[in-house]
Amino acid sequence: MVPEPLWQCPDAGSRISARFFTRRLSLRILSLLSICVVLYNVAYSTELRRRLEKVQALGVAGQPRYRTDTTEPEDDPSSATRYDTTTGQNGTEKATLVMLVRNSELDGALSSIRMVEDRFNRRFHYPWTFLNDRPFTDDFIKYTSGLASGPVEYAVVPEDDWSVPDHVNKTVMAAEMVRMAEEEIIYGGSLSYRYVPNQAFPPPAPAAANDSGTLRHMCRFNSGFFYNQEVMRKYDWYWRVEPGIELYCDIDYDPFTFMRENKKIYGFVISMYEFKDTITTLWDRTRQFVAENSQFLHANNSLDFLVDGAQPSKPGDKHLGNGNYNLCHFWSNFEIASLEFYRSEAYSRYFEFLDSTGGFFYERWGDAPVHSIGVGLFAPKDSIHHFADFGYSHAPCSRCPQDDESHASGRCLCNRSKHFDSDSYSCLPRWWRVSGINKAPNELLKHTDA
Ligand SMILES: Nc1nc2c(ncn2[C@@H]2O[C@H](COP(=O)(O)OP(=O)(O)OP(=O)(O)O)[C@@H](O)[C@H]2O)c(=O)[nH]1
Ligand SMILES: *[C@@H]1O[C@H](CO)[C@@H](O)[C@H](O)[C@H]1NC(C)=O
Ligand SMILES: *[C@@H]1O[C@H](CO)[C@@H](O)[C@H](O)[C@H]1NC(C)=O
Ligand SMILES: *[C@@H]1O[C@H](CO)[C@@H](O)[C@H](O)[C@H]1NC(C)=O
Ligand SMILES: *[C@@H]1O[C@H](CO)[C@@H](O)[C@H](O)[C@H]1NC(C)=O
Ligand SMILES: *[C@@H]1O[C@H](CO)[C@@H](O)[C@H](O)[C@H]1NC(C)=O
Ligand SMILES: [Mg+2]
Repeated sequence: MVPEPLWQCPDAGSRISARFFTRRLSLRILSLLSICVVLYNVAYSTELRRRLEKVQALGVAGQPRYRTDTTEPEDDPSSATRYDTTTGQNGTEKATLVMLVRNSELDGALSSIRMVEDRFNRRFHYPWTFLNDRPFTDDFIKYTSGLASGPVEYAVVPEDDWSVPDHVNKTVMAAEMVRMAEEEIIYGGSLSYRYVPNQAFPPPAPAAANDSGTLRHMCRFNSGFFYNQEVMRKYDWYWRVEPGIELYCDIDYDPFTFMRENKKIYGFVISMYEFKDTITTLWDRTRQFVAENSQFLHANNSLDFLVDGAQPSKPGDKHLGNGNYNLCHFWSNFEIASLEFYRSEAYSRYFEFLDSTGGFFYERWGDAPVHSIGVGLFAPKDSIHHFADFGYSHAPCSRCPQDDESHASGRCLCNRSKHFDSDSYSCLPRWWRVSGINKAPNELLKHTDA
């Protein structure tokens, strides 16, 4: 009979044979145990003293602490002052974290919320706004509200904001979708795209999937409707969060306050090229809009980011020139931006014009190029901000602050060599050039720099 190995968990009910408990072994175990007990006591009393000191320090500072999320002490005592406990205010700016999400994406939503809370919101308690074209399920509400450290709101998008407008010819739209799907154009048949960074352009053909065009609704909604939803009206700022993203760095300041104080309108982390075949006529339409509404073109716009070789625009330049759109845009699955900008006459008239052409449906205009062109033309260049201190990932791209301090301080945890900024598919080097940032990329890490 093969003897049982000593370190095998006995089945429930079975007994370890008494022959293993020789006197020698028992003594050894006893002495090991007592060493453990002594070590534990030492560690425990040290930790207890550390915590008591922290509590006393806070008592002296007179900061009452209201915590709703975890029992773990906050790591930065000064952050307690940012949550106005006297009024119970949630966040100091009129701002919300906003997520458009399907019920089926609950898992991805939860992991995004957890990450944004841990890295940022547990100290600021900004409200979360969840938007959906269908009613949220009880489970979705139960689990997401359980994670949020601020107030939560759930809203269903009105049908008009999520449907094909009457002026779009459905026959033409369907024919175009079939054509684009046959030509394997990214998202052409509303397919999902996947490309791999550092691979040759154009990226590989999309996976064969068909969501019957809901993606076009999403792109149109994110281009022209999210900022006017009833639940969004009370806010001036938003931070867009998508399911399944990752945040790699602690954000220990309020980016909304940063935006307001520095007169920023639009903040991004990743910039890349759009798929040309999905926006064939977008630039022509934009040129047409600007020709008819030249008063909206900002004197200090970012045309030179959007068009290669564009003359740096001068006050009085009221046209877009002849150059073509170079496809550069800010990746819109992360945005911290001003809602007032979208509600401005310039942007909302621009969106209405684009929508009237049917291009969201005949082609597959994405909200990223539409936002980027809008902010690039109608807002001043220095109101666009690159959050170089954010570590961020949305499949399949991620970026990681490159400076040593961000990592040595423990603020960031990410692989510095998995870094999209310097990818050949990234538009960030162009942004640095046109916005007059001449520093080496690895110096651009403090949010005050860029
Ligand atoms: N409620 C709802 N949300 C949607 C729908 N389609 C997309 N979204 C959301 O819109 C955002 C972008 O959609 P995605 O499908 O992730 O599109 P993408 O990020 O451009 O592409 P991939 O993630 O690469 O597929 C995500 O937050 C989705 O949850 C939809 O039909 N209904
Ligand atoms: C802040 O949010 C909490 C819920 O998380 C809510 O009970 C409270 O009324 C909110 N305070 C204000 C001032 O909105
Ligand atoms: C839609 O387009 C098709 C093909 O061009 C055309 O035959 C049809 O008359 C159009 N329908 C409407 C309502 O304009
Ligand atoms: C997508 O699927 C729907 C229903 O399954 C079908 O009616 C439609 O024609 C398909 N679209 C494309 C572009 O394949
Ligand atoms: C235009 O934008 C650039 C780049 O952000 C900035 O340095 C410059 O001061 C701005 N010029 C004016 C006239 O606002
Ligand atoms: C970081 O990413 C690079 C490139 O993908 C990889 O070669 C390396 O092993 C990664 N390092 C760690 C610690 O995961
Ligand atoms: Mg996504």
